[in-house]
Amino acid sequence: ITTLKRVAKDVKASREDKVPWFPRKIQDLDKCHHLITKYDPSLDHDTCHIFSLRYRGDPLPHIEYTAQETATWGEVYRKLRSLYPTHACTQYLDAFQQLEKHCGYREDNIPQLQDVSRFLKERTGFQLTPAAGLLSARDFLASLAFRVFQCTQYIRHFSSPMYSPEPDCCHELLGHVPMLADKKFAQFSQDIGLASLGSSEEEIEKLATLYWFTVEFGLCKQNGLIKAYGAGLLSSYGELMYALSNEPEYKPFDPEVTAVHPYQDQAFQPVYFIAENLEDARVKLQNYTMKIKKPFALHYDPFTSRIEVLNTP
Ligand code: NLE
Ligand code: FE2
Repeated sequence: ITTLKRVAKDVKASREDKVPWFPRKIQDLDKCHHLITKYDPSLDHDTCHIFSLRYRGDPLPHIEYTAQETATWGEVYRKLRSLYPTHACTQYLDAFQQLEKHCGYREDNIPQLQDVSRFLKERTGFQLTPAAGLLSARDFLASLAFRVFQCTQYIRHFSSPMYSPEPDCCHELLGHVPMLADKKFAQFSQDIGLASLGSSEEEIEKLATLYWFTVEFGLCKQNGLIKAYGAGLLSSYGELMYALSNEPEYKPFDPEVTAVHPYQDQAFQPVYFIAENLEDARVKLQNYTMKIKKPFALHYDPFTSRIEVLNTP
């Protein structure tokens, strides 16, 4: 039945228009929760629906973590925190300090999404929403267009605190959240999201790759040194050390090159892209996204959280 439905949907989509559906208002993100099922090869890159009882606007679920989960968090937190002063970019360090002051970032406490979301909303307008796992690139990127960040809430297994191939709350809270509190970085993230709306599968793949090598694994220059701003690095003690060890290969961030570079999602990256600075990365990304062909222009209205579609043929 599922296969039939999918075929019917594809036929309908190709008949109607070449432009894939995309959310136009923030409430439409309720339809952007397709999970990637990674481990069944026959279902690779396929998606399935999750029917979760959650409605946008409801308070974010409060999680009672077990003592063991909190201990895992504590170990990750303590070790990473010792690396940040030398390895993280200044934007990260500034925000991290604020999070420790206002949001319960401590070794013995896993911060709650609700508190963190409120904090981000005040700083950059970003808000968090819970996700059940790894989402399809199209859905994940679409939410960024509305400054909504989809977060997992479960925590990695205690046997491998220093690296996880999958996102978990250590990754979201220690990797993504501090960077999302930076205005320029927030704009960069939203720009990738906006570029993804109504884009072809091929273009989504490129944007997801750009996202991967920047938001997840990006490095940048700062006062003559190389620092990390990518969340996948800032949440992994093992990879953060490795990324700045001179062992991997480094390339300058150039969207045309970066967007088509193969990447690795089960182990450390063999190559990292270095941006001149975050502003330069934003400008370069913007030049890249302007070249994506679409039969319309999009504008985000922050007052209504709606996408306005201009010059529709
Ligand atoms: N490797 C990262 C970590 O250990 O936190 C997670 C990356 C998720 C894309
Ligand atoms: Fe991530």
